[in-house]
Amino acid sequence: SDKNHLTWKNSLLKDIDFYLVTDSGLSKKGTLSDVKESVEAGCKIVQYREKCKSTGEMIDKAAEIKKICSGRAIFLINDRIDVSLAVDADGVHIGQDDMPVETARKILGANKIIGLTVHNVDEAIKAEKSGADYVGLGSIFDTSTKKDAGKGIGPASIREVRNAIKIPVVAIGGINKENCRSVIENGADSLVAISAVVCSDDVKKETREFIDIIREIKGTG
Ligand code: TZP
Ligand code: MG
Repeated sequence: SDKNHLTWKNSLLKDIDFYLVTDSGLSKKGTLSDVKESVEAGCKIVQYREKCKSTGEMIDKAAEIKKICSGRAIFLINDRIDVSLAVDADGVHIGQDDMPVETARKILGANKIIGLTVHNVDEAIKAEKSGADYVGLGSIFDTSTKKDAGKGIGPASIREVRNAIKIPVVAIGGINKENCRSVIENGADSLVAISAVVCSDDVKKETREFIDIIREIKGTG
């Protein structure tokens, strides 16, 4: 039923520690390998983020990623609601300049997950009111992975956002194994590290190490 599905969706989102976002430009072994290794290491949420492939190529790749995630990790698509629908992914992650969350919700329905990028408390409150299932907050630190990310807002901003809303807060931007402690200590439920993971020689090991640190600080390890 819809009610069961909603409970399932929210309990899944409570359970995420490390969140993998793909980057085929930075990846050493390729996106499929990165997803496979990260999920094997215990990553429970994957976002396919692709900025320069055709729609057809994206759908093919997304179908492959969905197979790897099946039964193990939530699978979301960045920006592309059409691609998410085409492969029946678990939802989307969208930004402030994409279609409104309410519109995406009409298209995807109540049972799909919609994450929204926010940069401050006001946007986070608005995201929650609009029906987003979680917020991605960033960029926390300076990063060169996203060219228009702007300067880092700092880990203290996570605490402000965490205190202002109830839905999960996922921190993103410039996060590595050294600074990730401050991210979780400031109340992030989960974190994304792109370059720190996909640029490494061992995605499985890096993911495992992030998960261990996060759980240690949360007291769930
Ligand atoms: N959104 C805000 S910062 C960012 C995105 C997609 C890039 C994060 O990459 P990295 O390598 O973890 O800094
Ligand atoms: Mg976007």
